[in-house]
Formats: sequence, structure tokens, C-alpha cells
Amino acid sequence: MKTLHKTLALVALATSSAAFAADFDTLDVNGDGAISKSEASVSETLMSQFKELDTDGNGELSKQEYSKA
Ligand SMILES: [Ca+2]
Ligand SMILES: [Ca+2]
Repeated sequence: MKTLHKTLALVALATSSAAFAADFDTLDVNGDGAISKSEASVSETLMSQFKELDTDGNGELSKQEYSKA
């Protein structure tokens, strides 16, 4: 049973990061090649990591910045 719980926890983790990794082009609603804060707001997880991912601090995530997610 303990092993099963661990497995489930891992699956849950994998699932949550997969849900987070929505396609860049899907998130980039206006197609300007960057994810703005309002575009990121569709994902709570993404919002919580937005600052961390926005390494150049311009308030948008480039494809390169997002790919580190
Ligand atoms: Ca955009
Ligand atoms: Ca940026």
C-alpha cells in the first residue's frame, strides 16, 4: 500500500506539471510571441511561477523563458 501511495503521488506530480505545460502558442492568445501576465493568468500554477520564469523581468515570458518551466 505504501508503494501504491508513492506511485500515486508521483503520478499526481507528473500530471500537475503536464497541466502546467500548456502549449506556448495556446497560451500566447494574441500571438505576439510572448506570454503576458494576463495570458498567463489562465494557469494558477504558471502565475505562481511567472516572476521566477521571467528572467529578464520584462513582464512577459518569451518562448525561451517559458521552456524552462
Ligand atoms: Ca502574447
Ligand atoms: Ca521576459
